[in-house]
Amino acid sequence: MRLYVTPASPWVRRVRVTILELGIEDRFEFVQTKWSHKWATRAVEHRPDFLEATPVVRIPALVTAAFTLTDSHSICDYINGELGGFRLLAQEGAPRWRVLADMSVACAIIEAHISRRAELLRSEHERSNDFIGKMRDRELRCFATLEKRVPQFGATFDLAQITIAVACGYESWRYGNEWRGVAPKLAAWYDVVAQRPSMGATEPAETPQA
Ligand SMILES: N[C@@H](CCC(=O)N[C@@H](CS)C(=O)NCC(=O)O)C(=O)O
Repeated sequence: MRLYVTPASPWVRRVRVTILELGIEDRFEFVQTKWSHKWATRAVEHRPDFLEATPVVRIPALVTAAFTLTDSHSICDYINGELGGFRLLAQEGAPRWRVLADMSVACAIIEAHISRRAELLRSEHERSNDFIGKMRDRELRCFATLEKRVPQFGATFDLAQITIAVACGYESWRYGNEWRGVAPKLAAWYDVVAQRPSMGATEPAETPQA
């Protein structure tokens, strides 16, 4: 299976951490993509196999012998169900919905991260500081909500915890540590899970430039 990646993307990172947590990295060929900083507002050049693989032209994209999955949600779902025996997200029932509830908040943070990043890559005269402020507020509000969930976190580093940890890591990397002030218990939890080999091996780095 071919997985299109970059080291900067939190969506890619949640997939890569999932793969490492399940110990199935030898099942994948990781294909590095390169991005011009113009991606935020323009169609940019890409390698032909990437364009052919996904009409969405976003990462992550997973190409299997049978089909292509074009977002991290379906990829994590596939990996967890088909290759992971539902170890990181239950197939059904209350435990599944609890994990999805926390994961949806973490995904909202990551969506805000990427929207904010795209806005910051615009030229100064195009950029909306109001929009950037709106994304920042959403991130901090969601971190405050996850703070209340920390006592209920289970022992398994499941798909929700993976996504939350990736959201914490990206926030610190791009936007600083203000979130730690609104979510101190979450920050303490993050400092522990950040030591996991899967997190260490996937620390964010700048996207290779096209
Ligand atoms: N909902 C998608 C979002 C994927 C996404 O936005 N990826 C970004 C990189 S972090 C991307 O490829 N952006 C390029 C573009 O929008 O042109 C997922 O879960 O995978």
